[in-house]
Amino acid sequence: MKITAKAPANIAFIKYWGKKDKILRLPANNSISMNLSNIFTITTVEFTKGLISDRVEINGGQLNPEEEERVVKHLDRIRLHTNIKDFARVVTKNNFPKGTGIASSASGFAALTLAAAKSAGLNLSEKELSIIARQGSGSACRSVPDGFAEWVAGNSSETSFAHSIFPSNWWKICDITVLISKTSKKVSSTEGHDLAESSPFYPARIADMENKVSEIKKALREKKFEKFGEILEEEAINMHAVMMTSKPAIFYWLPKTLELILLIREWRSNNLPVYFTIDAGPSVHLICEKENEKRITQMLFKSGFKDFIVNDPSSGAKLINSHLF
Ligand code: 2P0
Repeated sequence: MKITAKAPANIAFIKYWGKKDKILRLPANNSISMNLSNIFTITTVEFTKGLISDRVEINGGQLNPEEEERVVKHLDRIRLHTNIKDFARVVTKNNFPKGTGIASSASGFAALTLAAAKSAGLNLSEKELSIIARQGSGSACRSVPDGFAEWVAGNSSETSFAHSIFPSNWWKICDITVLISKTSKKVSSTEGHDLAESSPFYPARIADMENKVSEIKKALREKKFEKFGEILEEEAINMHAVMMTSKPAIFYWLPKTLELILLIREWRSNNLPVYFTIDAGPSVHLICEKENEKRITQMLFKSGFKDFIVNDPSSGAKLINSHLF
């Protein structure tokens, strides 16, 4: 059956950086995220008799061989749950620059998991879908449930999955994603995770994670924006300090990244409540209350940061009716 799914990217407020099991993709710590309404992947999957191998297409082109292998492995995970021996045709489209690719994107593996599972005739629970998505790319497990999610690290494949802690309409905050560079990053997230433990600061980071997770959940529950912002910003800097002190060191920031960080701090000292977080790349995510969105986008524009996407909290992976082939 031909099935299409749409899944959002997510931004982590408490990050996943470092794994306790590389093969299963079990993270070192729990993480907390919000799904993004305007950054997403749409994927159509059909298992068909007559194909002699899986055929995967992204944004009208081919994947590189490593990315393709990762997608085929993921289709094997789905086939393992069924009697299906057929190969699949997969067409996938991101509404963001291809640099990030399917193989490194949370939205990509979340959409692929849902579409492939349904296409194979499986009726899996949200938890089961999150577990499978996690094995494709860790952060993808958080793009399956709605709104604000917690990925519980667990200690086995069956106990490591994300669930919704608040629905998308819980709190009117937004993520303004400022794109700093369109070129692909030099160190993939998967490679970066493997280096985390080589930072002398990693043990200190991990030791404080449980505390940070419960603090940010409290700020989310009580809708205390300033507290929430302070925790998520400190967390992003903490993760990047680990990245920069890994052996070899990883610098995801570019000069424009730091320029914007300093601007945000200046705006804040002028009574504009806005905080930042950054993933494994140079883009900066500005986190603010909805009521301040316009003011902030105007400031960005005036400062020469004109390439941005405004995101509200969004639902998770969903089936849709318009197919890509
Ligand atoms: C996160 N990142 O929590 C953190 C913050 C990037 C920085 O999850 O190896 O692409 O595929 O499991 O999920 C990126 O890591 O890594 C990531 P794999 P993934 O969002």
